[in-house]
Amino acid sequence: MAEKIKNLINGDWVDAVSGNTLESINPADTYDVVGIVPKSGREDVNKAVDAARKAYESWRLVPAPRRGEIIFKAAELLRKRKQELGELVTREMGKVLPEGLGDVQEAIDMAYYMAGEGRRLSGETVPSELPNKDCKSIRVPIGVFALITPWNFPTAIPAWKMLPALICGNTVVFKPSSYTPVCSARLVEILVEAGMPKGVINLVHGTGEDVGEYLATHPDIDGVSFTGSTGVGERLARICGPDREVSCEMGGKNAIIVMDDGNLELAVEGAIWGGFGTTGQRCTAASRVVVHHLVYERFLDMFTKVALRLRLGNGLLKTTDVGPLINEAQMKKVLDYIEIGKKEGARLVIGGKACTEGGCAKGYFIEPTIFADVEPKMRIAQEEIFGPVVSVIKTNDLNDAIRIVNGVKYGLSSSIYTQDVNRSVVAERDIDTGIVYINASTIGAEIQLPFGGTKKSGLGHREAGGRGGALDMFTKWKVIYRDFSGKLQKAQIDKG
Ligand code: UN1
Repeated sequence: MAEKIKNLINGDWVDAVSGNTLESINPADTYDVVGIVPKSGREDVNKAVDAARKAYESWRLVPAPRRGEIIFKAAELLRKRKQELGELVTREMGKVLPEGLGDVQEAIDMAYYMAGEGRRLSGETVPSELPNKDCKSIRVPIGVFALITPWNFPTAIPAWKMLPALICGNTVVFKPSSYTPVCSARLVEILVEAGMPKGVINLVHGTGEDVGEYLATHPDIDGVSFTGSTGVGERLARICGPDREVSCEMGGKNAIIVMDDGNLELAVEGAIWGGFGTTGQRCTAASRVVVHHLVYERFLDMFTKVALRLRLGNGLLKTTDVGPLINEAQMKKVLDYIEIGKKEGARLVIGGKACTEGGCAKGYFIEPTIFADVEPKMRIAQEEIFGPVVSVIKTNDLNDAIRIVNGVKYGLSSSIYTQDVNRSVVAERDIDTGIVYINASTIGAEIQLPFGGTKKSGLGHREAGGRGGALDMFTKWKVIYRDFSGKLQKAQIDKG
């Protein structure tokens, strides 16, 4: 049954002014309409931004620990409803149920963490060079944020953005992907139920063209946080210009290095999980595996055998290992890349085709695909595919492997399998990515440390927790000097 979803503007659940709607479709079964959502336009955005602007004046003055209490309550509600929300993620986005539940868990983790930040949000107090004067730096909110999120983590990524934005005292206008609007609506409903005052969160559904771009460039928006493709992110940053904060989490072409001394069983598990988990639709997906020549054939043989056993299907079934692609356009893009790989002369070892039979007949499925003998400069080894396609590349030694890993325009995540501590330290030092894993796959970042990448993978601030994480995105620094001497004191001049 399709659910009727609305926008949230100034505390009211409303249709788009135009009355137009869009459908959200289950990618594993295109006959299943998950939701009917407003197809909003400029007028809806204007109203939402106005509401957020008004609410900002009071929300910024609510003590951060109080803001944290509301977020804590939302964490509890998310936790109670985890199963139902996880099933919805799987139905609307396609990832298998354990991953749908993981998506929700990531939002829960972020909610507890950011609720706690309400009692930390610390700055510095330092001594003044003058008597009877003190100095401190404090974090202050930025204002009204536009949050634009993708479909691949429909609960986690909105939570990564919304919760830190709110704990810092900003108000938001949230534009989720039009492919996963129901998951986003649920998250917002929970925040409202937890006690978010009206106007603090505004939700506007619609397409990137109708809503996203207009929202990001709206004159009353102070900051933009976007996750999606590098193309769209860079364009947004360009059109937003220098007058507002823009942070973008973008593409990846992440690699696993497998050294000759690595534990091959573990490396195969990591490559399967990183390459085919979430059907390869993670910005952290392992789409390249760079293997030492001494173990190349053995690794390839083991990797292929395990990949051949993966079962495609509806992610709600226990028998499914790999779910569908999100939509037809994404499916076509992945199939095009497979053709490009073949033309470039890479050796197609398994997969390479759409699956249209049995449990796959009604959805967007592609067989797990492995290319071997891939040259580092081939397009399939350079460009983000965002699907179940892994390129296996042969390497001579560690330095060559690191050169290959770094030889792409992206720099999000990487990994090395080795038992040699010296090699692992060199990899950790010389690989230019925002995240490096040792003896683990390229996916599965935890929320208590910054998330994001170098080069074309990120722009602006990193997300999530820890020093250098999302608090930097959602606050600016203010320095306060307080002179209680009752006379004019001159810094740098009065020497006492
Ligand atoms: C993404 O793919 O956009 O590290 C985010 C991971 C997840 C987040 C992925 N925790 O794979």
